[in-house]
Amino acid sequence: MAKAHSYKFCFGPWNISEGSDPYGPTTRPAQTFDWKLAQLKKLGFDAMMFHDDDAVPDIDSKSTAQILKQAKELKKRLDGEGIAAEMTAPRLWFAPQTVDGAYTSNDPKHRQYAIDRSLRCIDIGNILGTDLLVLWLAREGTYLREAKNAKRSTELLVQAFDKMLAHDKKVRLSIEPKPNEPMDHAYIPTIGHALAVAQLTHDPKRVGALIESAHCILAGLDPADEIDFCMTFGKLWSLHLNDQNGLKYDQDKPFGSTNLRSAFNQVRVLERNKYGSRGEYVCFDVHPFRTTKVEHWLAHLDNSRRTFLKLVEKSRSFDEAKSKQLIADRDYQALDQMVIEHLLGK
Ligand code: XUL
Ligand code: MN
Repeated sequence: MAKAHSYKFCFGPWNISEGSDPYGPTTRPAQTFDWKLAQLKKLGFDAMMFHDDDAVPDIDSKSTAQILKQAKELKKRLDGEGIAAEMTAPRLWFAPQTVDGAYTSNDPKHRQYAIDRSLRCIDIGNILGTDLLVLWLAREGTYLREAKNAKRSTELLVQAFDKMLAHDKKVRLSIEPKPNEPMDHAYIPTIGHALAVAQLTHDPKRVGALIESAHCILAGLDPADEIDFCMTFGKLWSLHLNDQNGLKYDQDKPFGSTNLRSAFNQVRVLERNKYGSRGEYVCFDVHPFRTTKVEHWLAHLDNSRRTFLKLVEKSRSFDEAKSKQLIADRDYQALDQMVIEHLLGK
């Protein structure tokens, strides 16, 4: 068994979710943040991801001084528990000001709200000891294309990123692309878009990406290729591993749940590129199935990590020499079967 300490793992408080969907209410009772933190420790994970309002609940009703004070209190607690904060992320999709997008809203007051909230989120990250700001650009897109102008929206995104980079000389922006949901079409649907936009900012070195397996699949792309592409640029700074059964709503299934071979290939490229050796975490952005009972509530997190570690082993024990021979001989039929039998085991 590969040693757990060769990778560091994390999840977010939202990953212990209550089961509501657009057609029905919750199926499990709400739990406190303290309880979730205790579960993270119990499962042996190393860090937690934080939206700004995970760190400071009801953030919009609080003054800057109150926000920073609460962030300091949280940092003390995390230190006491030996848990790191992997990232902070402004939740720019709940507030009424974000109804028409955040940085790309057609209302300049709402764009300002989004920028102000992002700068506060960077300050929270500083206090929590992370330089990573994750930007899932949830509502930066349209329900109908005539409502916005894509070129102007791209320019607005660059202006917003530049303000964040100027606010803090150390912060690194990690863009999490997703092609749709909640929007019909998002402006930054893939890693290629994220890395291209980075080049337009005035410090491209500090603008990278976060890959989520399900988001790649929703874009019709191979998550392993997206990881390889991003790591060619040295810009994969975080990772949300999960799974997704085709082009449907965002499912956030346990890692490997739908397509074990794709999960194997994701782990294989992470191993090949030494993901984690520069301090990056493996995060699981997974949710329990709606049917999950309270007593099985954490299984999706534990199982995702177990699957990941088993696939690390599978990756390390893959017969690379034999596969090279088959590639040289262009015997891809045999290579295909070799992968299948390796995954099936003895
Ligand atoms: C949305 C998603 C978010 C981000 C964090 O699909 O993946 O949970 O990862 O803001
Ligand atoms: Mn995610």
